[in-house]
Amino acid sequence: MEPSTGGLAVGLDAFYREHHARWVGWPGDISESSRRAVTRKLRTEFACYPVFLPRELGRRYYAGFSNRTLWPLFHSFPMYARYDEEDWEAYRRANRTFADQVAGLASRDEVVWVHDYHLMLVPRYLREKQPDAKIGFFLHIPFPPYGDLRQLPWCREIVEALLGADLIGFHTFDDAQAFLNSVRRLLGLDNELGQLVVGHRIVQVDVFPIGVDFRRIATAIRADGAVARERRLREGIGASKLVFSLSRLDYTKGIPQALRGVATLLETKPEWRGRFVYQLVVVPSREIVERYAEEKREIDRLCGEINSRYGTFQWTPIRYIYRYLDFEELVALYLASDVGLITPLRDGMNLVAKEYLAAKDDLHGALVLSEMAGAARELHEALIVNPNSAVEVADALRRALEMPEAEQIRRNRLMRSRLEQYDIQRWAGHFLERLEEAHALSGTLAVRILTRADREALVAAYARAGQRLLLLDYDGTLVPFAPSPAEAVPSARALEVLRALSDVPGNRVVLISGRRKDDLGAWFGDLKMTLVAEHGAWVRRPGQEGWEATIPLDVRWKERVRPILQSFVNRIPGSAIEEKETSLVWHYRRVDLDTGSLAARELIDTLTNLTANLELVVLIGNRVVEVRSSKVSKGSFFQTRLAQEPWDFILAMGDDWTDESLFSVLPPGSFSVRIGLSASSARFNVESAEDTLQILERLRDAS
Ligand code: GDG
Repeated sequence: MEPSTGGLAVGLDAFYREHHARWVGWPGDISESSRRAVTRKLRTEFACYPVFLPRELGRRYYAGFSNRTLWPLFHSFPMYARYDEEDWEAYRRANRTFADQVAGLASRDEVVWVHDYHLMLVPRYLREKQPDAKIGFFLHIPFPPYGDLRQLPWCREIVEALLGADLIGFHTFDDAQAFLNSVRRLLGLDNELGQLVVGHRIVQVDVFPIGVDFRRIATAIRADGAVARERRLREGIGASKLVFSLSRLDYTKGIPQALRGVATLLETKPEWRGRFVYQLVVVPSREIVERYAEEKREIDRLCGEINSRYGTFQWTPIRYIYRYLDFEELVALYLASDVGLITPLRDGMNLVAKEYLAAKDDLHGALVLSEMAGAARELHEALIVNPNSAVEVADALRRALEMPEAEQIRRNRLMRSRLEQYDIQRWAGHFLERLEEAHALSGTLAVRILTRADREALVAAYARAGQRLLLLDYDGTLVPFAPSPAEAVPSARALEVLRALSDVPGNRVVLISGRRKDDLGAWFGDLKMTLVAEHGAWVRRPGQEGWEATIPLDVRWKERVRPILQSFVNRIPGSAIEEKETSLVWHYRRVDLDTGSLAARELIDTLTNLTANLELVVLIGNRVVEVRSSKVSKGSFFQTRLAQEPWDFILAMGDDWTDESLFSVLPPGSFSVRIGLSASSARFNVESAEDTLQILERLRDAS
């Protein structure tokens, strides 16, 4: 038995030991006759639970779909991706086998943490078997932009299946954003701060940049064996500086790019010839996939070319090892090296870069790092390069070789302290904490129909109270939806009950809506109600003449957003822009549903990308897309303007997710009612605006 190589295995080693976790995994191709013995040994010695797959299925699943389809596609090499129905079938079957086995192993309250692109269907299959399971998923590689992902004929099924998890983790914001964009484009689901409502559950998407086992490295660099090996390594190269690269054999790792950088430096800065040695370590990996064999030939060729061109009798520029190093050798290499040259074309994180820094407790050494590695998002003090430019790589390599000691120390101190704080233990702990939270949150989201008894309790609480607050949304809550916003005028019945309720001493009736001031003013201006327009941006108290802005008005962003909406109006006949003071709205109620919702997804995608740094939110409502300042919400209106008063009774009613921000901040004991049967954080659901009026009429009668 041999341990697996690669970031996932290394990264999770500490977690698995410290949390007494059980690993479920594929041990490779094992003959029928050895399976019993292998199972026994793995279970008793390693707490590992093997999933055996028939040989052909395993090959199509692993070398096939996982590594010939998903790996290249997710690493922005779509031209290397193969789309094969049988591989896909094998992937599904293998994922099903995994889910079955895990379901048999894990008890209800245990956490199941699914790792990486090989198992993206497991969250869904497992959820089907155990609806209440706590499931986390972490992707160790990048998530592709939607434009790449859509090339995969089965991308929708994969994205849907991932949503079986409670928490989905990525290394970087870009990856999380790419995933959320795809969810929006493929499934029409929008998110709020990474939270998605999927049926009756909440799925949280978040960022967890993986760290390294800092303590293990700190111990390893003091071990006699590693120190002795470091000394021998240094003796072997004399006064030269040592530059290293280390990675699995993979076309994403940019090994030829590192070699071309080295060659360019030797060519353009001859003074560096003979003054450094480049130690290249390539670890065999996935050799059964043809691309990898090709990559190997390219690396061999480049090494030969550079050594033969620049080598002398005294000096060979590149030392090249093609095998796995034992841990002691690896640590010695980190310790001995003056420069780490890490140039992936695409990499989820890259642990080698982090391990190299972690090993440098004397703060010496310089790191050249590709901007395409997730690690570049955190290791700002490294020399960041674009690996596709040999000139840039060569220049950074030269700067690294010449970097003054004081500068090395300054840069490394900052990077190392971050690595020490967010080490692998913190990373895993953080993920598990968030998973518990996300799972618990789903429990708060439910559809709970208001029963007759609930309604009586609500009326009784109202009757007992002195200071009462009623917070009512308008469209969909007090009136049903009409074909155009202008047609949705309040009925005489609604006006009558609102008038009666707002006349009762001790009652404060607040109409809180996304509508414009003018609409609310025209309809309800003579009632003793507080009117709140544009989701909380404007307020008018009873008896007051004018409206008061609740936040300073800055709508310069409209100049940038309006032309985008206009281009959609031009393209999609029947759609229209509505301009409110603090927001812009694109309506598509008159457009056929398919065209409209497809265009809406595209619009939201465009807007979300453009508005990321403008403090705007893009809301998808009932056949509308609305853009407004992120500082305004019904919930924050309540918190800043109403929460401080001593209410004995609070009732909030609303029909869409802008009302959820209100429901979730109400004090315990409040009554909240969501109109419609969507899962909600409100205490109760009722079916329609008719129910709202009935409840309000009961309150009126009880006043
Ligand atoms: C995936 C993602 C992400 C390598 N050679 C030897 C050896 N290693 C160890 C390194 C390091 C690990 O393997 C490699 O991790 P990386 O992160 O660099 O790359 P991947 O294998 O592609 O990992 C990656 C990672 O998952 C974690 O989420 O960062 O982006 O692609 O720990 O030290 N270890 C020993 N001898 C070797 O020869 N002992």
